[in-house]
Amino acid sequence: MLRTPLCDLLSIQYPIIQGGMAWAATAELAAAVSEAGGLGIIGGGDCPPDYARQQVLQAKALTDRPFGVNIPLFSKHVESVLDMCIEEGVRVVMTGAGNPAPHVSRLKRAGIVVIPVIASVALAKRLERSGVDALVAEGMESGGHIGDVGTMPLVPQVVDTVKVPVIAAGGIADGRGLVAALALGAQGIQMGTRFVCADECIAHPNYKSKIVGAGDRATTTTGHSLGHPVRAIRNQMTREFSKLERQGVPEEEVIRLGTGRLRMAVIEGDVEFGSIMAGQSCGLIADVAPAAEIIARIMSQAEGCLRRLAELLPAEVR
Ligand code: TUI
Repeated sequence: MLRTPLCDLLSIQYPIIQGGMAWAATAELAAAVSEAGGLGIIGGGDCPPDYARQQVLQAKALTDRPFGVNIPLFSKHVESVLDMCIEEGVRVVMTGAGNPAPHVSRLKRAGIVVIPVIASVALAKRLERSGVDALVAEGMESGGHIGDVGTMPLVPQVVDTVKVPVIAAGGIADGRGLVAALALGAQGIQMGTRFVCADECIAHPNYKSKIVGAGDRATTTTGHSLGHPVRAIRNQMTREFSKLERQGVPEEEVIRLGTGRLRMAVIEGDVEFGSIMAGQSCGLIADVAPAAEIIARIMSQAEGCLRRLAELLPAEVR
C-alpha cells in the first residue's frame, strides 16, 4: 500500500489528513478518520478550552490511534487551548490563519508534533526555522479562510524551500488529487470539504447536500476588503456580503454580517443566510459516505492512477 515518510512521522497508515474545520470537525469525525488509518483532526474554531477538552476526551474514548487539534490563530482562546493540548497529551497540533511561531517551542518541548497550515513560501521558510515538524501548503482552491496562490504552483515552491515534509491542501478530493500532490513533491494531503460529506460529520444534511449538488463554479470568495478572503458556496449570504463590500460599507458592519454565519449553515442548516464554507473540490464530490470508505476509495484510486502513469513509461525504464 502506498506510504510516505509522513506516515511514520504521524504513526498513520495512509497519508491522508482531515482538515480541522470549525464547527464541522468534531471528535466523532476525527476519531472515524483516525480509526480508518488517516489522521483525524478536531477543529478548535474559536471554542473555549473546556469545550475543546471535552472533544479531546471524547476522541480518546473513541480511538486509541493518534489524532490532532487544529486551532485558528484568531481564536481568543489560543493560549488556553494549547495549554489544554499539552495537558491532555494531544499528539498533533495544527494551526491556521496566522503565524504560530511564538507557540512552537512550547509545543515542541511537550513532545507535540506541530504542523502549521500556511499559504505562502515566506511563512513556510520562517516556520521551518522555528522548528515545526511539517507544513500544510494550502492553495486558494480551499474552503474557508484562504491565501492567494493556487495549490499547483504553491506546493512545489514550498517543497523547494523547506526540508520538512509538506502536505498539500486545496482542490483535492480523490485519488487523482493525492497522486498529483505526490507528483508535486508533497508527502500527503489534507482534505476538508471531502470529509464534511462523511457520515460521521455533524454538519447539517442541508450543508452536505449543497456540496454534493455543487458544480465546478459553485464557490466564490468574499472578504477581500477585510484582508481575509473566505471561500464558500454562492448563496444569499455571499451575495449580500459582496454587495456591502462593493458599496464600501464600514468594516465593522461587514464583520457583523459575517459573524455567526458558519454556525448557522453547519449546525442550523440555513444554507441561504449561513456561510457554506467549501473548497472548489465540491464539484468532485458526489456522495455522503463513511470516512473509512472515503479513505479506502482514495487509496485504491491513487494506486490505479499510479499504475496507469507507470505504463506511460517505456517498459525498459519502468
Ligand atoms: O485557517 C484556514 N482556514 C479557515 S479558518 C476558518 S474559521 C473562520 N470562521 C469564520 C469566519 C472566517 C473564518 C475557516 N477557514 N486555513 C489555513 C490558512 N491559513 N489559510 C490561509 C492561512 C494563512 C493566511 C495568512 C496563514 C498565515 C497567514 O499569514 C500570517 C502572517 O502573519 O504572515
